[in-house]
Order: sequence, then structure tokens, then C-alpha cells
Amino acid sequence: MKILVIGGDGFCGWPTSLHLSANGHNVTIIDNFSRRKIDNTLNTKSFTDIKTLDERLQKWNTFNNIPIHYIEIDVAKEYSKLKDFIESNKPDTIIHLGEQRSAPYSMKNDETRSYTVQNNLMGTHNILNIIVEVNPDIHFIHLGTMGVYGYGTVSDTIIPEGYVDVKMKDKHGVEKPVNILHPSYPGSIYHMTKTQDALFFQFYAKNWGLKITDLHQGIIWGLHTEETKLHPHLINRLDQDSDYGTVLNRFLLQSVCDYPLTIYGSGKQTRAFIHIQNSVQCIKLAVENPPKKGENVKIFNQMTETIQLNTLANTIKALYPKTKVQNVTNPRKELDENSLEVENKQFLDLGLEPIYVNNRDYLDELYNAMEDYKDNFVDANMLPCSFW
Ligand code: USQ
Repeated sequence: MKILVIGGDGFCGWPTSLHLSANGHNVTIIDNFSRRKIDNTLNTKSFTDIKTLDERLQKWNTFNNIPIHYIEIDVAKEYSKLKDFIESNKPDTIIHLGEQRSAPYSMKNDETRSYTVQNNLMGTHNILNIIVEVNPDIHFIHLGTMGVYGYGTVSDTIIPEGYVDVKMKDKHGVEKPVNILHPSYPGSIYHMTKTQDALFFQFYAKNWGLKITDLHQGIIWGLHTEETKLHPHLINRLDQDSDYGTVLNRFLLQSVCDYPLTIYGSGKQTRAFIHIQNSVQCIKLAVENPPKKGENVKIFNQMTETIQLNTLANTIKALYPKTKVQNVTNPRKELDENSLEVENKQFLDLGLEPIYVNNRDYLDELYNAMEDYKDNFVDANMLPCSFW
């Protein structure tokens, strides 16, 4: 299949591109290198030594028969360039991993709020708009987030995959069943853009019959996939700073670097998690199982387990006894404590084999990989610097 990966130089996009390429797909990357540029503005860098996209691809293309190529386009700003490219490239599938994905960064100040809305909503809308014009048969896959559902909206529920059955009263007071998108409860500007994307998708699927898949992903952990492990030039980025670093990877690298784990608030927040290897497998499954034309937007919960943050910290403490923890005043407006159960039957039915956090091999692999990059630890970026 011919696949465009937008954001193919990023933390999800790079290993996704390699995984699809390794499985025989013809991949082209579109990227504007915004993640690398934002690192510079935040005075931080990937914990791992990542190569330029040119160097990465030069190496990958020695491993694989079908080379991956790339083109630099800002999908939110360069509409004509993007349209011309999609017209000439003729992809079967477009995977959009090019949104600004940090909740703290999106809440940092008025400029980052504005940038996140402009980048995420314009980018997503431009692609949909072009698909209608160029080829409505293109399958569009978007990386959404578990955070759109909110936490603890209705106690003791299991979060369904995108839709809920509700009853609405007609004018005679008779209750009638309807199936609707799960109500949105975003906790940041970033999460809000994902909830607004969902309305774009519903409208474009209904009006033009576009084939759209939205992946509501949990917090990724891990670094390596089968493909990124093949050579040091292929290594993935690993965000360590308090804006882009995510909780499990940060806890582990803090332990490696003898820095006390930064538990925000009570540590009783429960979140959904998925290993990066499982994440790329899910995207491949989504590519190979598109919705039919005219069907509802296909929504998957792309996660494998839910864990409370204190449990996570205790697991790391038990495995790596030198670990210390600290309780940090929560910089975010979020529930101090929540329970979370999530339905993920669709990917399991398609054959996904979950990698769980209590799988010692995967945690050790990550811990050992981090040991090699201890010199890249930036102490100054560990405590929160975005507050809301
Ligand atoms: N947290 C800590 N200590 C830290 C960092 C975070 O206690 O050092 C806490 C946060 O307060 C929060 C939880 O850990 O309760 C998760 O925070 P996070 O930064 O790991 O993840 P989040 O901001 O929710 O966003 C990340 C990705 C985002 C993705 C989302 C999936 O950046 O792109 O959409 O995870 S989910 O959280 O399921 O919506």
C-alpha cells in the first residue's frame, strides 16, 4: 500500500514509518521538523542521540528494498504545496501524526495555546479538505488521545470505543435510543483540539463518505521497536523535559539518573498506557482494516492497560531499589484521584498482543538503553514549567 506519514520524524511517526516499511508498504514522510525546533526553544533535547531525518533514512534505505522518501511541508500552512504533493504521490492511506501533542506545552502561554489550535485544527482540516478534492477513497488515519473522554465523568463506567448509546426524549416525552460520540471533556488546549478534530471527522465522513479512523491513544512508554533497534542511526527520540516527556518514560529515566521521581499531586491519578511497539502494531492493524465508504468514523482505543501513578512509581522502586520519589505540587488542573477502565476489544480481536508494564524484559530493556545516554540528562528540565 502507498502510505503518507505526516509527522514521520516524530516520536510516533518515525517508528510507525519504519514498521510499515518493514511490512512491505511504500512509505513517504511529510514533516516540518517542528519537534526539533521546539526542543531548541525549550532548551532541551532528546535523551537519546537522534540523527537527522536524512541520516536516518540513508541508513534505513540500506535495510529495505522499498526506500522511504520525505518532503518538508507544513500541513497547517502550506495548503497548495500539500495538495500538489498528494495529487502527484497518490497515496492509498494518509496517517496524520503531525499535531502538537504536548498538553503542558499547549497550556504554557498565549502563544503556545494559539499555535496548538492553529497547527492542529488547520493541519487536520487541510488534509481532509484535500482528500475530498483529490481522491475521496484515501483512508485517513488520525492519532487522537484517550484524554478526550475526560477522567471520572461517570463513576464505574468502562470507557467505550468512541461512541455511547443514550436515550433522548422526543416532544411526547418518549425516550428514543441514539448512538452518539462520547461526550468530550478535554483537560488542556491540546486535548481540546483532538475533541474538535472528532467533529471534523464526523462531518467529513457523513457529507463526503470519507473513510476515517481515529485512534484514541493512551500514554506511550518505551523507546525501541523491532525496527529502531536495528542500528543506532535509527534510534527513536526520547523526551525528558516536563513539557514533552511523558510520565512512565520520565519516571524511569529519573531513576536511571538518580533524580527523585516527580509525582504530581497525590499520585492517585490513573491513566491508560501502551508500549511504543504495540502502538506501531496498532497503526498497522488500522491501515489494514479501514472502514467502508459511508460508514461512521472508526474509533479505536489504542491502549493496553490502566495504571495509577503511585503503582507505577512503586513498580519502578521495587525493580530498581536506588529509586527515590518526591511529591511535587500538581502543575495541572486535573482530578486528584480517578479510576479508569477502558474497552480495547477491537485491537485485541484483530490480534494485538499487549506488552504490559509488569513485563520485566521490556522495562529492563528500556532501563538499560537509558543507561547509555545518562550524559544527556538535563536536570533543569525535570520540574514542571507550565502551569494551569
Ligand atoms: N505526571 C506526573 N509526573 C510527571 C509527568 C506527569 O505525575 O513527571 C502525571 C500528570 O500530572 C498526569 C499523568 O502523569 O496525571 C500523565 O501525564 P503525561 O505528561 O505523561 O501525559 P499527558 O499530558 O496526559 O499526555 C500524553 C501525551 C499526549 C497523549 C496523552 C494520552 O503527551 O500526546 O495524547 O499522553 S492520554 O493521557 O491518555 O490522554
